[in-house]
Amino acid sequence: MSDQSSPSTLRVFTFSPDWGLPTNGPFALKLLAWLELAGIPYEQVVENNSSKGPKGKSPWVELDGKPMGDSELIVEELSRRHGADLDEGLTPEQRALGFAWRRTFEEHYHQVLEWELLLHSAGAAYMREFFGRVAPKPVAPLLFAMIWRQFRKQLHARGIARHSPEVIAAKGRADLDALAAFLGDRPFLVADRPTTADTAVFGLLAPMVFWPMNTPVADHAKSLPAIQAYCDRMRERCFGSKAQLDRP
Ligand SMILES: N[C@@H](CCC(=O)N[C@@H](CS)C(=O)NCC(=O)O)C(=O)O
Repeated sequence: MSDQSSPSTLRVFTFSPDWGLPTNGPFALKLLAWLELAGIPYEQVVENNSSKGPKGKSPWVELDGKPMGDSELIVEELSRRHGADLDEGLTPEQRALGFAWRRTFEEHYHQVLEWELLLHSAGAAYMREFFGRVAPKPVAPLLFAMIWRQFRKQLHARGIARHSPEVIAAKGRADLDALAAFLGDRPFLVADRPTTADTAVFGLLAPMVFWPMNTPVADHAKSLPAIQAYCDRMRERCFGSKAQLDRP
């Protein structure tokens, strides 16, 4: 992470660091990974209340004093402003492939991740403890109960929570098996260097690969050498020794 703070430094609002990662938020991890690879200085501000963001979601940034949400829109804007393009030189086919992987993990796998983190008993136990750590003691249990209810409703609306736990686990494992088969010996998704798609897929994968809770899809991710090696490689490439310092 850059520490060249100045009044004009980009401020990036993310959930707390955890699990040896600079943040436990998947889309925030994607954004931080992108910023590191693009070489854009930033100041990370930990804010665990996503409702403070302009879209009610984490992450968001402050650009020219104005808040901006959505990691995809932020990356597009910063890429334009800084002339930083991780996808330079990619063929249309490589771009299309990266796009399909990114959408798979952001739109489908994300549902599985949130389900395991909020609605699986091991994930929920972590979240209860997490709120106990980051929120004022008297309100922490209430806050956890409120977030839990909100996610249950949201995950039902998105579709995933309408399935049985077995079906949800099978759906998550299917995403991982497809990615592991595709990765094989590839160091990164579509090139011999990390591109935008890698920042997104890593952001969504790494929390489950590095969290210590035993949830079915996270356990499966940890059992796949190609997935584990890919996350280790991306973490090292983006955050280097800093990631090791943050390890719980
Ligand atoms: N499309 C958004 C997704 C962000 C997102 O879903 N953030 C989640 C955490 S990973 C969040 O803030 N959820 C809180 C909520 O929905 O209330 C992006 O790319 O930034």
